[in-house]
Amino acid sequence: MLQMYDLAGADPQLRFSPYCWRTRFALAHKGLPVETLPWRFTEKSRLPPGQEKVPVLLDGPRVVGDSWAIADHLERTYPDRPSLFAGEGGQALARFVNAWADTIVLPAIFRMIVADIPRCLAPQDLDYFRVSREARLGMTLEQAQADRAQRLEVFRALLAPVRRVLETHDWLGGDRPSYADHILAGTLMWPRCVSDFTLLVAGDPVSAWFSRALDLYDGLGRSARTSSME
Ligand SMILES: N[C@@H](CCC(=O)N[C@@H](CS)C(=O)NCC(=O)O)C(=O)O
Repeated sequence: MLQMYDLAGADPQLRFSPYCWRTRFALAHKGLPVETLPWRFTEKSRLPPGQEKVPVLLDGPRVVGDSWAIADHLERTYPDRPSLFAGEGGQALARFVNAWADTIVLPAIFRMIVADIPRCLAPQDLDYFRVSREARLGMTLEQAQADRAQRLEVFRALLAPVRRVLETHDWLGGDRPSYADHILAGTLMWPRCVSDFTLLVAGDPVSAWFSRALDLYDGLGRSARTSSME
């Protein structure tokens, strides 16, 4: 069976990495069972040589790091299973969605939930997370998140292109989900798992789309452990 290193919190069942969720959805899309190996930020020495971040997929002798590279690997290695991209053009467009999620969506979410993350973390990760993220932000986690109510408006506005697509399609991939959907849904699993702060409101088509995504693959996303369940 395939295995993947998956970021976990103090509760080993709390899995909250936006990148690992992209891979979880991609594997489910392909119908490939996976054993997820809970991993903490400070356990870099447990990862295969050369890997420093998760997800990392172990597929027999192959070690693949980086969620995009994993999706590409799965598509090439398992061509007879449902396609993640529906062809080369679809893969190129999904690449755009991946870059948009990484450079625009993810940083916007980060500034609204970053101070909520420590209460989910394993004790050994607390110092590492605070020191590394505060160095990146140039301020405390709490300062970074202080104006999140204002940031929320900007965040909802930046999802406008998704709303535009959803006017005519159920999924970013068209009439069925594709990896483009998994990228955005995976990214939104992160705040869902670690924070009570509401990012999407009922009535927003993006909220309805995310709800559909949570139900995919026997409710893989919906049944995932969240910090509010503890
Ligand atoms: N581009 C990578 C990013 C992976 C990534 O940043 N993973 C985070 C967890 S969400 C990580 O492992 N961080 C380790 C650290 O911050 O030390 C991907 O798409 O997989």
